[in-house]
Amino acid sequence: MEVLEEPPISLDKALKMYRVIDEDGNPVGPEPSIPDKLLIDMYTYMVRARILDSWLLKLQRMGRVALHAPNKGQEAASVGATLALEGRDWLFPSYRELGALLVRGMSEEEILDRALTTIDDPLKGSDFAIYGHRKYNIVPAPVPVANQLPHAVGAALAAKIMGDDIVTMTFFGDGSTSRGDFHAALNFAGVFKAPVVFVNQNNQWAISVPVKRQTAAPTIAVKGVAYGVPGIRVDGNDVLAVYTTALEAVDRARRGEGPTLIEAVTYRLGPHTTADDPDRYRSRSEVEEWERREPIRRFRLYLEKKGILGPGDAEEIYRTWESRIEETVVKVLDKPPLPPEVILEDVYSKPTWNLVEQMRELEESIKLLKELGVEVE
Ligand SMILES: Cc1ncc(C[n+]2csc(CCOP(=O)(O)OP(=O)(O)O)c2C)c(N)n1
Ligand SMILES: [Mg+2]
Repeated sequence: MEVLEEPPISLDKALKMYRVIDEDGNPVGPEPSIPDKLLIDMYTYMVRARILDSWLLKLQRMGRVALHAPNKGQEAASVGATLALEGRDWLFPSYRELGALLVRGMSEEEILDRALTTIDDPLKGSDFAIYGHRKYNIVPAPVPVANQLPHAVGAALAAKIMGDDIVTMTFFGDGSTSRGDFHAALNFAGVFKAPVVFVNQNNQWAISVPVKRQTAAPTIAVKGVAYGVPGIRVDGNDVLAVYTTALEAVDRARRGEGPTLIEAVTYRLGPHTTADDPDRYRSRSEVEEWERREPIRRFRLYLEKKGILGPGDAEEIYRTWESRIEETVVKVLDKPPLPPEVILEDVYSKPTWNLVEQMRELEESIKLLKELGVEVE
């Protein structure tokens, strides 16, 4: 029997978990050298994502947002990974990456315009809880989970063929690794050395299905190894571990050495979406245990111990963004909604005869409803 003496890809990194700081913000090994300003930016992006997330939840409860997929607890994974990208790179997110959208430059106002489908919604009312923006090279996620993975591989390969110095990054959950698209994407990326970084947010649950029922593999990172793609398992609630790993993966992809699969081990502290009740399938004690490990408190403790944040600085950052975001919410709530005719736009460059006919029928129906005194929004 022939056995490979030295596997070309480390199994160790796929099986052990890399972390820089522990749950109380103490370094557990060598610390990466990162400028203070970037460390404070990392912290601020996570705080902004947390505040925006809680507003989206409230706005859904107020009946102003159709559906929201809460991000609480997963801020480090999306902020840390995306900070490793350059502006020219492309992001293929899932539906739980508010932090990534902010890092790419999307403002709270643009995100809220999308969620409330105002007249300024960049995606003109298409599927709920899905964000994207051409201006920031963010491709909106498809509703079927994991479909974005082959898209990210295809875009990366296209960039490689065209000689463009571009990396793509895609996010997806633990449940998404059971779809064929995950396997096809990893295989294709491995064989053709596509410049893509796969970021798996292993938040322990796919709605009510725990990760143990999702796979018998010891980790998700190890699945990359089988496809010839380095798999690296990191503490997804440690923003420094996620950032340094993503930076290495992005550099590697840009050097033409191919893809990396990062498994960010994290936890969804909230419900799957606003249509879910997690108390029906998981215990309070499990949630409490993960609350102790949540990424923002932990990074604040680190920054305070290092003297990068002084006394009161963290509260100041929180208060500043709390009031800015509240002002933005008030502004966006006041905007008019999208006009109904957008549902027929952006399908063909020149509308077909039947779309023109449908548009006329729509206008007539709206006119009639208004004459009857029915409120049309
Ligand atoms: C192909 C497909 N099957 C089922 C669904 C319904 N669905 C939406 S989210 C979800 C769970 C996904 O879990 P995971 O990939 O772990 O992501 P998370 O929601 O935990 O971030 C499911 C089954 C879907 N959107 N697409
Ligand atoms: Mg999940």
